[in-house]
Amino acid sequence: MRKEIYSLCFMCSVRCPIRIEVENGQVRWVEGNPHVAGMEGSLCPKGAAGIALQYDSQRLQTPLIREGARGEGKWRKASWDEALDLVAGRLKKIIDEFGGQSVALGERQNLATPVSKTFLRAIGSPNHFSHDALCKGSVNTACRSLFGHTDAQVGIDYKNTRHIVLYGRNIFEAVSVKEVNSLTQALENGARMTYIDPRVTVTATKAHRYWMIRPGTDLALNYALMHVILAERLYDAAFVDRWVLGLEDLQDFVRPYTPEWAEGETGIPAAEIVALAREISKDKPAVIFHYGYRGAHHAHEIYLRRSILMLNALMGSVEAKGGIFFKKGPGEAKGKPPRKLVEQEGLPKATAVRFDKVGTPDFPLPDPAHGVPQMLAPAILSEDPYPVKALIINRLDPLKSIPDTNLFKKAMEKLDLIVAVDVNFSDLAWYADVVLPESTYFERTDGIQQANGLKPQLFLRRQAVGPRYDTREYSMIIKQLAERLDLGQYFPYTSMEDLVRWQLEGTGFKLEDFDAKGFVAYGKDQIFWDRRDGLKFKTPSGKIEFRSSLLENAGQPSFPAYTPVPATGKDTFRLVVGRLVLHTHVSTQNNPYLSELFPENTLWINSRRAAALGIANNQPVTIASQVGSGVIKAYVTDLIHPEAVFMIHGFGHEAQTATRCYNKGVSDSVLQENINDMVGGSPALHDTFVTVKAA
Ligand SMILES: Nc1nc2c(c(=O)[nH]1)N[C@H]1C(S)=C(S)[C@@H](COP(=O)(O)OP(=O)(O)OC[C@H]3O[C@@H](n4cnc5c(=O)[nH]c(N)nc54)[C@H](O)[C@@H]3O)O[C@H]1N2
Ligand SMILES: Nc1nc2c(c(=O)[nH]1)N[C@H]1C(S)=C(S)[C@@H](COP(=O)(O)OP(=O)(O)OC[C@H]3O[C@@H](n4cnc5c(=O)[nH]c(N)nc54)[C@H](O)[C@@H]3O)O[C@H]1N2
Ligand code: SF4
Ligand SMILES: [Mo]
Repeated sequence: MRKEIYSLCFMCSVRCPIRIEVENGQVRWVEGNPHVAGMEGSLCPKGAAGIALQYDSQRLQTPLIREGARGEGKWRKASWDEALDLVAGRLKKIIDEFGGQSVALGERQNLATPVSKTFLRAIGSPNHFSHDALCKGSVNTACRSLFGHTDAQVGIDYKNTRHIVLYGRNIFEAVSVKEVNSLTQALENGARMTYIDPRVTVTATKAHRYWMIRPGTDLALNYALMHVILAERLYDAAFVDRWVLGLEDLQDFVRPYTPEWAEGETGIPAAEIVALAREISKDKPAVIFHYGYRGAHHAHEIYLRRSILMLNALMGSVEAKGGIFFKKGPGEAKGKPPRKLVEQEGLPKATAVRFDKVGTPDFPLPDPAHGVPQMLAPAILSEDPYPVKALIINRLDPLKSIPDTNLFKKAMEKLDLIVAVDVNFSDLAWYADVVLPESTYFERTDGIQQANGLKPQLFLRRQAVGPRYDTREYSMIIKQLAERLDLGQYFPYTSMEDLVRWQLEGTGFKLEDFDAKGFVAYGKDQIFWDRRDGLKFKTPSGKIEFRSSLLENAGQPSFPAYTPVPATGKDTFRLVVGRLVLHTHVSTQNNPYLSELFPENTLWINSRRAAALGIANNQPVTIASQVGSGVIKAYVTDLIHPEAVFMIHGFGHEAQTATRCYNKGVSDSVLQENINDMVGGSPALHDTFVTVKAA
């Protein structure tokens, strides 16, 4: 029997809409959902390798209970009842002794996140944290400081742009399928692309203008761009006069930051900086300065992200076709959003401060809806603000995704309970006490995805095939755990379809409405706010706050003076990391197809610097920082700035049962120090210096 199902990919968290073909209970084919603009059948290589995950015999198959020491790899298979009873019993004991706040739950933000948040509130813990700060915490804070909206509420109109500037936003390798397709279309229609990165990426090769910037100096470049734009009055005066607070302050501030000054700092010729400012202003407002995710992660990151967003405001490209826009929810289309578990009446709200102190005067600015995971190990070790004793982790691997793995391992020694929910044997699972296997995205229905945008829509991930092994859906696992703690009343569903029906109540949509195309829409037309009078900024002034009340009320400057980036020493390099198109962060290295295509990471090192150190291409080298070291093969190339070395993130796995990736390559997290942007909340992943020697 053949059937087709519309669903959502989960080989990475972009959640591309997909169409699945199933024959006799087996997944036969996956492609991009042809009904969704920008997808039209396409998938990225990781999405295409989803079938290999589904039929991988090395994925987690049953609940496991640890028998030996943590990390020793001795496990006992357990039934769900035994595993859940054990977790519930230990949680009860920990909560009785240390209080609900001693339990922390971390996950990559996903469609079951409301279930996690409900669970924590029910047990009285404020300690939910997501990956968000690790990914784009400072982008989030920068957006709130300027617009009063989070970055999640900001979108990019790639398709209609005339010129896009990317600061290490390696969009053709670190992909989202719709974004790639939309930008490709714009480029085919004549749009221009400027790419800035200390490393020549695939995106660099497709750009009209590429600058090999000195790492860490993008802020100097932006101050100089603003200097030219303001001095030559290249900005959108009507938009800026109406919507910007603090233009004069910016004007005074950037006066000393000339293109000639920036040339000395960034290595980009002054004349080229002037040329970009003049060229791009001709296409305003259909231009994009991409605020990015992961390029240029430094301790001052929030100010870089603010400067990028301010360049958009100067170009008037805010809420403009071909620029950046604000995502509209169902309410803007006169519809009702799905019901939210966390908004149930009677659900308690935890009163304790968070483990990371986000939301207190000690750490006021990061988004408390996400927290700051990099503060977990220090908080556990210092027991400040209180002891954290239990850690539940879903769809996240803190051992590979939080800088300084050795520090995290030390903190884990103080925990009484570690539970990992995953589909793979992650490193965290390898060090856990109890491992709970989730059904894959082919095998489960998830909660509704409310997709805000120019046209608000709802998407659904739907079960295509039954579970191959003894696995369950995370939302059911948590409900069953809650029931064992006598908190079942906050989980008003008996199956995933039941949960979806509960969420849809009152929206006017039914589960069956998703059958035809995999999504439902609240309206037909794109919703743009009126740029003359209808922009809805949630800042105190109702304007885009160059002079930011959010920052200044927290004692931080709106316009900090530029701190020059010190040159690296004769024997040191700045460690820079990133992605490639064939892997998702830390989760696909053991995938049968993808591990074959790209089994191991290498260290990009500049040819001249390598020659001086006597390092040849492909030769094993020892790379070491203050906190860790590893041996990795050198990739000697002219395609990287001499001050930087680069590696692909996500390698160096420790779980021995994941045999295809075990011990292959080096993990960047082992090398990176836990340095942070203490204003914005992101880790300064590119502020670690390393030495490199022939091994
Ligand atoms: N294939 C694939 N695609 C993905 C993901 C994935 O895991 N795999 N993950 C998704 C997620 S969660 C994210 S956050 C995005 C990330 O998307 P990106 O941020 O575009 O991806 P990265 O590969 O981290 O890119 C970092 C780039 O910044 C450059 N860089 C380093 N230092 C500097 C600097 O000082 N200045 C400038 N201008 N550039 C610098 C690095 O050389 C690198 O090329 O990708 C998304 N898409
Ligand atoms: N050192 C360093 N740290 C980083 C980064 C970096 O470049 N370097 N990048 C940062 C960025 S941008 C991000 S977004 C984060 C990402 O950090 P993570 O979320 O930790 O990385 P992922 O690889 O997306 O997935 C983590 C885990 O999810 C599991 N998983 C996959 N599918 C499922 C599922 O269906 N159910 C369950 N329960 N689990 C599943 C995978 O097997 C994997 O173990 O890392 C951040 N941290
Ligand atoms: S970008 Fe690729 S892996 Fe990520 S959801 Fe889309 S198809 Fe899947
Ligand atoms: Mo990310």
